[in-house]
Amino acid sequence: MEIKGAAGSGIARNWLIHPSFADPTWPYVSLPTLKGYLAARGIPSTVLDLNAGCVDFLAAPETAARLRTTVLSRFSRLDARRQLTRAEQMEYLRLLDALECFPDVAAAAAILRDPERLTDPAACRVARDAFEDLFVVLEAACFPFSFSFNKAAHLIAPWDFDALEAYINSGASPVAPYTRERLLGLAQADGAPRFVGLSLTFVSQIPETFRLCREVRELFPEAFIVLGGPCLGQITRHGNPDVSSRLLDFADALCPGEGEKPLELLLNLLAGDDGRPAGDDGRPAGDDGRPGGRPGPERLAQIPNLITRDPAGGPPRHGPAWVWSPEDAVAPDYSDLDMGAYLAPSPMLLYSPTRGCYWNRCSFCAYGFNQDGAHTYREVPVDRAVADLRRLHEQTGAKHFYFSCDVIAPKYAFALAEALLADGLEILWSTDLRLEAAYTPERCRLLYKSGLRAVAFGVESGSPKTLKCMDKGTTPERIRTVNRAFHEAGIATAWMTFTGHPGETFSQAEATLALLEAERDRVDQFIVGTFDLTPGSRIHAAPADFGVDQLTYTRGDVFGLFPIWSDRAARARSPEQLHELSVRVDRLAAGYRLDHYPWAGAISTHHSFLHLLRHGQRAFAQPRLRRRDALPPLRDPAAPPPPRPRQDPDRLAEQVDRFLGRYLERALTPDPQTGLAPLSFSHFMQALK
Ligand code: B12
Ligand code: SF4
Repeated sequence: MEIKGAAGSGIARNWLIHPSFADPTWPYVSLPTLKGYLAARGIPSTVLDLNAGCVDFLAAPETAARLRTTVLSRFSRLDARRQLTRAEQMEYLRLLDALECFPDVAAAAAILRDPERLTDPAACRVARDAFEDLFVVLEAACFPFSFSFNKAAHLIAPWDFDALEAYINSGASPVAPYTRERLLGLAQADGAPRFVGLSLTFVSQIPETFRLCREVRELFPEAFIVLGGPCLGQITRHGNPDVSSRLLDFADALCPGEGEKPLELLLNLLAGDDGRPAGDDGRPAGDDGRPGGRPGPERLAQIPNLITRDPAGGPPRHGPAWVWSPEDAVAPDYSDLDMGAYLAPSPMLLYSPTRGCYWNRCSFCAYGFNQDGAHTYREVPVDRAVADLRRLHEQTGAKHFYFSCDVIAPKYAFALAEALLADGLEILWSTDLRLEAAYTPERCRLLYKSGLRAVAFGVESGSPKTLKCMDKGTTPERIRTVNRAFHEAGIATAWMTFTGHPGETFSQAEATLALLEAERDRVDQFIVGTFDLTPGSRIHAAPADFGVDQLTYTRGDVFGLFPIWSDRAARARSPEQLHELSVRVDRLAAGYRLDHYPWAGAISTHHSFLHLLRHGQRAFAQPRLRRRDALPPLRDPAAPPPPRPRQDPDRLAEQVDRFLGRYLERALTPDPQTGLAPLSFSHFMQALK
């Protein structure tokens, strides 16, 4: 169905879309930020959070019934076969897993939206498990793709254009019926969009973002489509040289940097003087008979931060650079979003009082836009920030805020705390901070008084040598002292650490665990990750300086997101040493209730914040729930008992594991000619044949 022209009020003709899959417990800040900025310049826009919106669609009885039917009918079909192909074996195993765990997602969503039950550890756990079971069911129903609120992936291959086409054309998207209904509904109410901006922030949004580009193009052929967001920025900077022109098959323009000024100029250009886009000669475009009247390409090419097609067929054109400055600051506008759609009992809003990082030296970091020079540290004036927070509190009723930024300078944090106290605004907040000596016990008490209840630190390592190699600008002694100051002020502290930084020896990795073990009584949450080499970081730019002597990609990783690398120190670590490290991490974690994003127990999540407020700083520093305290799983009452498989699952699993092990060994070994490892979607499909 195609909706033509601008019916209705026309107010909603500029749409800003946040696609699945990402954290559905609170709204992400980028699009409300853009809406606020545009509104201040008289440009209306509508924010659609399709990620949060899909939660109730996935929880609906009709969706559960459809998933059940898909899983059961595919299972019966494969179960009846005498022999299964390799791909069918994999699918069969996933179908079997799904048949065991059809969840009652609606019941789970109700728990997570109830303030009492969300903060009851046992109830919260079964609700979270029901969502994780939903992802098991989706992995079977949408085979070979899998999803969670922090992931959307193919079985084995990284996203490339073949994998994306397969995803889009196979109809595997679990949320497609919802997005179509939502887009058509909005167009029917307010007219077809003139402009659609999609925000690609997280890697987990990749397949849905590109599928939505196609869906929007099909439903609203005249809409001007723009892709933006940090993940899009990463892809255009570090992907294959032809990636931007391939992306321009999905969208009319790409915005890999900050989006305020580019959107202001673009939307004015699209509106023209008479409601039609302005052409290069100043006359309204469309007079030349081009469909929809696209704005003149020369005018488009002048818009900052925008990548557009060269009409002469040359490489894409990059507009001049533009960087947000504090004078551009406008409060995010969350007014389009239905706060009841989020998986939480009350709103918690993201607010960015600063942008960029004043340190900007850590070896492994490529936060935000630091590679394009846009990462200078910038602060929203304190009085402005307090006024923004007050307005957000009054508009939405939100009392909880996450200050969403890379870092906050101590001086600014203290000034903000004092201004919040002077204003009398009673909010509770959480944020990430750098470990700075300025955070004395007295200053931490000030922060607590102003409402700070949880803070996360990029501790990274407990080894002075590794910290130095990272250029982290801190020491184990500072980590200990500053953490204690926060903890003793009543603020819950979370440590983000990792092992395996290039050059790190076994004993340096041990030092991180030793510091955590020594300080465990004052560390309220922690994570020990393993080092990931991030494109755009200093290590990526000069790998040899850090002892990284192999750095390559798989052929399918056209977006340049997953480098394969190795360094001498990593190769020197024996399997016994790695085992010893993981045993020590497990021993530490046994004293905590930790979890992954976005659930309670993960660092800096909405649910964790609510648990900390309810149960205090040590909410997660508790032994895991005993089996006898656990509630029975939330199962879909309409689900049939799991059928008995005719195929032998153990034998199939063994065959699949053997095949995948052999395949990956080959697929991840760099080809001496190209230097790339051959893994890609089409390579894998070939291997399956
Ligand atoms: C706060 C934060 C978080 C918070 C809150 C996240 C949330 N879901 O709400 C926490 C700590 C929980 C978190 C978690 C994670 N995060 Co985080 N996080 C950030 C951080 C530090 C600040 C975000 C922010 O407030 N930015 C300010 C806003 C205004 O900027 P913006 O979002 O970039 O938007 C601007 C532009 O991008 C552009 N724009 C955006 N969309 C669009 C659309 C159009 C059409 C246009 C024209 C322009 C445009 O205009 C906006 C205004 O200028 C960013 C880094 C950064 N500096 O942005 C990382 C970042 C967003 N996180 C990142 C990651 C990886 C994660 C995790 C996946 C980490 C993990 N290993 O699990 C998790 C996943 C969470 C999830 N599932 O949702 C990456 C995302 C990129 C990627 N590779 O996926 C970032 C960019 C950091 C990085 N490595 O570079 N994160
Ligand atoms: S890791 Fe944190 S402190 Fe270090 S450069 Fe990145 S944002 Fe700044």
